[in-house]
Amino acid sequence: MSRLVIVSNRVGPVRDSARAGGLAVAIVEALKESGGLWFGWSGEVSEDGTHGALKTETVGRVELATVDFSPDDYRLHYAGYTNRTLWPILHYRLDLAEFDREMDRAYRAVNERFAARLFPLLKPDDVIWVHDYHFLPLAATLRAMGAEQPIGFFLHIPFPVPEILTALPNHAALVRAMMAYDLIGFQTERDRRSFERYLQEEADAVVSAEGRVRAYGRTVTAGAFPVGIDAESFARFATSADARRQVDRLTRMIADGLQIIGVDRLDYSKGLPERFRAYAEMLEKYPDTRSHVSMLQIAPPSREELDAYIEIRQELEQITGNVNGRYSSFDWVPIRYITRGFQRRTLAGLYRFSRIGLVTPLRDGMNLVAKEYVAAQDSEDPGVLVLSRFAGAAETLDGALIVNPFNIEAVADTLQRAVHMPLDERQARWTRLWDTVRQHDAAAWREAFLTSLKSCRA
Ligand code: ADQ
Repeated sequence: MSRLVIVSNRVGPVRDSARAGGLAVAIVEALKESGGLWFGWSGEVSEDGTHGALKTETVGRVELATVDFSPDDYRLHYAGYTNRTLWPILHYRLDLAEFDREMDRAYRAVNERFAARLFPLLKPDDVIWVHDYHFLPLAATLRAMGAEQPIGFFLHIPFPVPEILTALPNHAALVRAMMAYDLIGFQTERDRRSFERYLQEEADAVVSAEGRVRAYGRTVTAGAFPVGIDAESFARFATSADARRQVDRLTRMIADGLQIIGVDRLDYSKGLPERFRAYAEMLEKYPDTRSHVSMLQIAPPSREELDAYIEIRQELEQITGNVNGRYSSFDWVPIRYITRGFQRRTLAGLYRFSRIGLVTPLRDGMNLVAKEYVAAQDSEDPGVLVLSRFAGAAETLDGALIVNPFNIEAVADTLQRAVHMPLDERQARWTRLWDTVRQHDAAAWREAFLTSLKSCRA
């Protein structure tokens, strides 16, 4: 059996599954199965950066190998090109994207240095799976060094339509470099089509029926592989002692009220101000929801060094203050906004208690929170998932109430509909959702991707 090599920006955690997200778990499981190597950034910044000592650790059959960033790598590549250029562009936010040659050069240089550190660790029959936008040109560099192994790439975030992507000054070089992969996986058919259309319009690509695309003298297979969660274990988390404690506490606190829950990294792509406004609109338009339907928003800060993230945090604090000032009563607070992380079992309990899961990103590759919310529900009395049409999850999650997050009034109306949805409709919708989440779980996702990667060379 060939060894699996995973490359991703952040590596681990391998041991602490109580904290690990669905994706880290999926990756660890894949590595444990075939034995393997996980390579990426150590999370540390040091003067020697990528030139410093390789940090290695072995956990069971999984080897971890990481390198540091130098202060410039961190500033120009990580906090620069990946977070200030690629993240906004790939989330359709041309208004927030920064273009800077120095950042672009740093991104390519870090990819070259990562490839140079990885290459000597590779064995001839390895299968290499590279994750996410930090490493779009990695395979091209590995190939230039002589790597002949199958190399697959999975993009966790959206691939924008060519009208957006072509605003990126070096778009042609970037997409050309992606052609060095054998397989490119996207979250949705929509993303795959955008990639294909880009190549047709910009590089006269020839597309075959089996998803193979020929351009720039190379052929890649492009496919949609919607990422899943470890559904059965998440469902078990929701009935764990820890989760039950949360449910009991909330039941005592909220008694005859209903709770809407939102859980997101604090990021402008997640549509949080729009979500808070939609909730406030519901309170305004439907007075019966006041003192009855509260909202719990959990949003731990991320990328705090970027202005756009500081601004969104301030905006949320302001809206929360306004809404709570206007609608609170002496024994009821409309919005509870928490900015810290939780253990996954606790989170599962919070989802289970909540009658509505409100997942309204303006753009999202998939959105695992939507799937976790479904997995955590009680089949006897399930809640309602209200889901943005711009989350990748909307392409497959039949049973959710689909909304346009920009249309504040329509989201408010949908919330009101969810609040009053009868039990039989909630159960019918949830059953469809749970079937999908369980069937298309993390294991199915990685098997589909790896089978397809291996067959690219068959
Ligand atoms: P993210 O943008 O991070 O991921 P998402 O898919 O929602 O978005 O995953 C977030 C994860 O973090 C979930 O597992 C959630 O439970 C967890 N989380 C969030 N807040 C938490 C808190 N306070 N405490 C504990 N856990 C918390 C990127 C893309 C997505 C894509 C995923 C996977 O942006 O579109 O779905 O990768 O491919």
